[in-house]
Amino acid sequence: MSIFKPIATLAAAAALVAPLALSGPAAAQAYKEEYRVSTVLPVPFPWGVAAQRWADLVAERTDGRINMQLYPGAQLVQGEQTREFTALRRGIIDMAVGSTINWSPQIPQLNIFALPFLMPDYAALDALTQGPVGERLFEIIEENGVVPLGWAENGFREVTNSVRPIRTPADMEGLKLRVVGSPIFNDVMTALGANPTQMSWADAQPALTTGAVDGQENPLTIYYNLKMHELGQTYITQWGYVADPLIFAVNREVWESFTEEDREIVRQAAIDAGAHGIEVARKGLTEDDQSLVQEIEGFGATVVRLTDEGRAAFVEATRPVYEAWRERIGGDLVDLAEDSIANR
Ligand code: X2X
Repeated sequence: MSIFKPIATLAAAAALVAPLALSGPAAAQAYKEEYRVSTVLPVPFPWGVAAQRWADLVAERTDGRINMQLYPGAQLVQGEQTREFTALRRGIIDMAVGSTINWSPQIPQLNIFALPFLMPDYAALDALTQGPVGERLFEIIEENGVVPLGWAENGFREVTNSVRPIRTPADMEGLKLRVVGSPIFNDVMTALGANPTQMSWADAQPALTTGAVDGQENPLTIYYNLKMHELGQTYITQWGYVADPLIFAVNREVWESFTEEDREIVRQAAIDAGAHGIEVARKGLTEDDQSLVQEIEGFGATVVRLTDEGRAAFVEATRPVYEAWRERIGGDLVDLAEDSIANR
């Protein structure tokens, strides 16, 4: 892909908006007519909701100076979601609300959220994103040429399949499971005896529809919105093995083209949209409110809730993967994460 394309686009956009740039007090530089925001999922998934809220808040608070449009389905990288971070860095994408999983091929430290059974609950997830681990990860992203602004959430990823209820690691034996684009997911599923196959989200949906795979793992908001029970995914296990936060981020040149005032607006809007997105992502999936799970059970799906003992068997079976990845992520960062969670 040519690196000249974004420059040409920027020049064309600058020419178009040049007359406007002379008007407003904050319009110190020529802005693009449109800023393209990459996501994997659209509205009404919590992911799309968070991104749309960001765009809406920015439009409102800048009186339309900054016009952000969502491009879901990772369409700006032809559905190849693991290339999103690179495209954002190069300016092929202006902005993104991206998953830590999809950016982990470029930023291996983001695999911390995929360490099996590191985070037992939402408070643990918050202890990472809102604490020193989150700060360190933002520094690393910044060192890699992208400006991170805030956090949203895809959610805790639960395993589903069409064959049988999963209660013990032995129940995973031989299940053909679609996994996401970080090799840690292959390692975890292999350690549990399953047969993982890595594919993009664009490929996962037809694979589930045709039965080319037996199962998958994703937050239950995705299960619910896609009516996965109609795809035969009638067995769900709430094992909460990993959670998948999302990061609001902007290409560095785009960021630097904004006035100080607009940067502050874009940052604050990301934080506000993130808070809303997290609320939506957790609705009906908390300890006090399991209404989304109950609704899914109402569709005829079988939901297995692991006991502490039941969970321990999965923790034990995946421990070697955890230890191997501790080194790949960085021992200091994993120590910091473990401390943050212990003190939450
Ligand atoms: O591909 C997935 O499973 C999804 C939609 O959850 C991500 O992009 C990480």
